[in-house]
Amino acid sequence: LAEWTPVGELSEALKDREVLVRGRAQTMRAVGKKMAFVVVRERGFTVQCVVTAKPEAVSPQMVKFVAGLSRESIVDVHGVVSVPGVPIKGASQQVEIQVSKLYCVSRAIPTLPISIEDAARSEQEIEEASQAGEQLVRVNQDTRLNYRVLDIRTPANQGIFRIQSQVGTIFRQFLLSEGFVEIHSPKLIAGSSEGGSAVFKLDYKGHPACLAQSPQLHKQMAVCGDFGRVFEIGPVFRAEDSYTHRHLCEFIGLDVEMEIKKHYSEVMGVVGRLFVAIFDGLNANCSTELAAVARQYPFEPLKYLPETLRLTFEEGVQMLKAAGFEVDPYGDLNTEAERKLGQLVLEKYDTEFYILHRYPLAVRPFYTMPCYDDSKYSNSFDVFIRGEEIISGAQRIHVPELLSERARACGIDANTISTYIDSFRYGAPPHGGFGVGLERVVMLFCGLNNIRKTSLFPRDPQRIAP
Ligand code: ATP
Ligand code: AMO
Repeated sequence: LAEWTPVGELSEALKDREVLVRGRAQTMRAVGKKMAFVVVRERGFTVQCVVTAKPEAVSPQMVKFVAGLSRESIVDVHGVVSVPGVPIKGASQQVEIQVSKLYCVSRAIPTLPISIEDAARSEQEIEEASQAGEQLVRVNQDTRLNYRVLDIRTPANQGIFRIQSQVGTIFRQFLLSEGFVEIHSPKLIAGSSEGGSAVFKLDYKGHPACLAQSPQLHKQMAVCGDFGRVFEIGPVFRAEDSYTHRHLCEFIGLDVEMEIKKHYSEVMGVVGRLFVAIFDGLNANCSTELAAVARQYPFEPLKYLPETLRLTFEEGVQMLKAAGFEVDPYGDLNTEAERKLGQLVLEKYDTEFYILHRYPLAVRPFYTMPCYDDSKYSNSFDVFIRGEEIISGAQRIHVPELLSERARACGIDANTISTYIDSFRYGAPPHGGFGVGLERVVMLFCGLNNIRKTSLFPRDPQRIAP
């Protein structure tokens, strides 16, 4: 019996070999009554299958049945690999299958809400067709998300979520290799972990509670519990109330926390090496996926340095001022300033990935350690890709009295975090860490314009289904 062969592995090397393929019937075309072509797709790869009526082998009814299959039905195809003399248009593999048997395993409804071909088109293809007088369907974002199960079948989306899986894998492997322990912190917690009001509140058996905005408090408590270096990959909930291209109400947080021996630059060192490992790994292992994304959503490869650039917030402010951009030296950078600084850094240092540290204390969460030499600043940092924030991190306050004072100053009810503050009363090592949004990493590495493209089933202020 023939072996199952993935469509992506069909090549000239298999010429004349009998193969067995399972995939989706993407398009069907009959040529007279004796021949039909069906393009079969599996995980973003496509192959043209040829069904020719032959006495004793393939009946004319079989040809008719194949030509009449509904799009996206799942089929098992048995046949022999052949190499046509001309390039094959409309399929990724440059070989064909001469079909001997074809079974329909699961039939899709005849009229689908969106077609995969429409959903897979680039803006450029739509433009070119329109200039040639042809009208192609443009599938808008909401329609895509309404029928996400169909939308994620496109080659670009197959690429995006395989890239996302690689980011998580490299993140985990890198940290394990550096002595970090993977932890799982609770998502049902008593109060806000970041301060601020963007929490989903709920009733926990009669007690007020909320969904965790981050694993912040518990990852720090794990360090106080002597795990030394920890990380977590898990869902994070933010009750964002406005609709932007880069905020979700639920995202995957990649979180790290570690003891610090001398200086918070130890944490920035981990950030730099970790992300260079992630970018190198994606470039090395995901070339097919990156190409599939770029085919639909063209982008330039990310520019980054082997040694991650670090600038202080003050240096950033100076660069912005020198470029005629007014910024508050003790305030946060708004989205426009962040983008502008990204441009300036690219021009000066030739990198689109850098760390900005020593932020003003006033714009950082209550648990952030003030700078020892100037308490208007803090031992904290943000990290940017292509001018947008992907990481926040800092050294944390490990002195309970100072922590209580800072919580109060930030308007946080100490009662809701008393067990957290108490953890520092039993002896607490100096420590720091950072948090990354997985969807933002993929969005910005691939130069995509909307975070919904990198969330499998995105949750935003207007969407909780599918
Ligand atoms: P973080 O949670 O680390 O702060 P963030 O990317 O959400 O990450 P913020 O510090 O909240 O960044 O905001 C940075 C800038 O992004 C703000 O100054 C503002 O310009 C813009 N911004 C943030 N949240 C929103 C929002 N919900 N709607 C519109 N703009 C926003
Ligand atoms: P912060 O609130 O900056 O920091 O979040 C860390 C990172 O998470 C991502 N992010 C988001 N992604 C999608 N949708 C959102 N609404 C959203 N909000 C944030 C960003 C951001 O950089 N506890 C700290 C981290 C730490 O200091 O360890 C924290 O949560 O990529």
